[in-house]
Amino acid sequence: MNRSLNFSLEGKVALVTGAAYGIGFAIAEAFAEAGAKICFNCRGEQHMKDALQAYKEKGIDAHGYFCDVTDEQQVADMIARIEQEVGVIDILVNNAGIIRRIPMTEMSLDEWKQVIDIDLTAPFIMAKAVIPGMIRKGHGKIINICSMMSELGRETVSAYAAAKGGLKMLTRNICSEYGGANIQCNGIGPGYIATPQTAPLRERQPDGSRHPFDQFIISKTPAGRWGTPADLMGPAVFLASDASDFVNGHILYVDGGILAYIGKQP
Ligand code: NAP
Ligand code: GCO
Repeated sequence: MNRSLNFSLEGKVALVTGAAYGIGFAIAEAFAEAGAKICFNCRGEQHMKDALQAYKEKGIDAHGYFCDVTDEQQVADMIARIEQEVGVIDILVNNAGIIRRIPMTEMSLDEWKQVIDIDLTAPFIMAKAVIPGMIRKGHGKIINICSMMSELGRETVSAYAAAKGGLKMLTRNICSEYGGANIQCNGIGPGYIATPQTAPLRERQPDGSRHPFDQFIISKTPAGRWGTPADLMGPAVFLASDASDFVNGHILYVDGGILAYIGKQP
C-alpha cells in the first residue's frame, strides 16, 4: 500500500502531554484506536487518577506520568522512563497548556511568564528531549497544539497569543532543522472547543441566556457551533501517521471555518 494511504499508528509509541482530559485525552483516544501505545502526563493527582480510570473504561492501557512540562529534569526523567517501560517515542503531541484572561496592563510579570513557560517554552523542552530518540529511530512526528491565537489577537489574552504565535514559528523551525532526519513537525490550530479551558466563556447567564462570548463565537463560526475534542481526532491521526510524511511545518486549522469568515451580520 502507498505510505500516503497508511493512517495506521500500529506499533507506534505516542506521548500526549496534558492528556488527562480535554483535547489531549481525545487525541490520545484517537491514537489508541489507530493502534498506538499511549503515554500521557499531567500534574494533578486527582486528574491522573480520573484519567487512568477514563482510559481504562475505553479499553486503553494508557501509561500515565506525573510531570510538569516546564521542568526540564522532570521531562528528562519521564522520557527515560517511557523509553524503558514502553519504547522510544515515535509521536509527541505538545498539548499541555493554560490560558490567563487578564487585560495586559493588569497582567503581572509572573502571570505572563507562567503562560509563556507552559505554552511555548515547554514544547521546546519536550521536543528537545524526544528528537534524539526520533533521529536514532530514523523517523518522528511532532504535533504542536496551536490556536486561533496563533493568527489572531483579542482582548485579555496577550501572553497566550504571544505563546501560540511563537509555537507556530517553533513548529516551522523544527520542520526546517529536523526535516532532513525524517521528522515531521506540524501544528493543529483548534477553533473554539468545548473543554474545561473554555468553560468560563460558555457559562449560562443568571437569566438562563447564553454567555455573550458564546453567542459571539457561534456568529463567527460558519459551522454555527463550538467544536468538540472529537473534531480533532481525525486531523491528529492524519498528522501522526505515514499519510502525512510529506506534510511538514504546516498548521492545520480545525476551526469550523472561523479564520475564513468575517462573521454573521448582527
Ligand atoms: P484543558 O482542558 O485546560 O487541559 C489542559 C491539560 O494540560 C490538563 O490535562 C492539565 O492537567 C495539563 N497541564 C497544564 N499545565 C501543565 C503543565 N505545566 N505540565 C503538565 N500538564 C499540564 O485544556 P484544553 O482546552 O484541552 O486545551 C489543550 C490544548 O489545546 C492547550 O494547549 C490549549 O491552549 C489548546 N487549545 C484549546 C482550545 C479550546 O478552545 N479549548 C482551542 C485552541 C487551542 P494538570 O493541570 O493536571 O497538569
Ligand atoms: C479565548 C479562548 C481561546 C481558545 C483557543 C482558540 O479565551 O479566546 O480560550 O484562546 O482557547 O485558543 O483557538
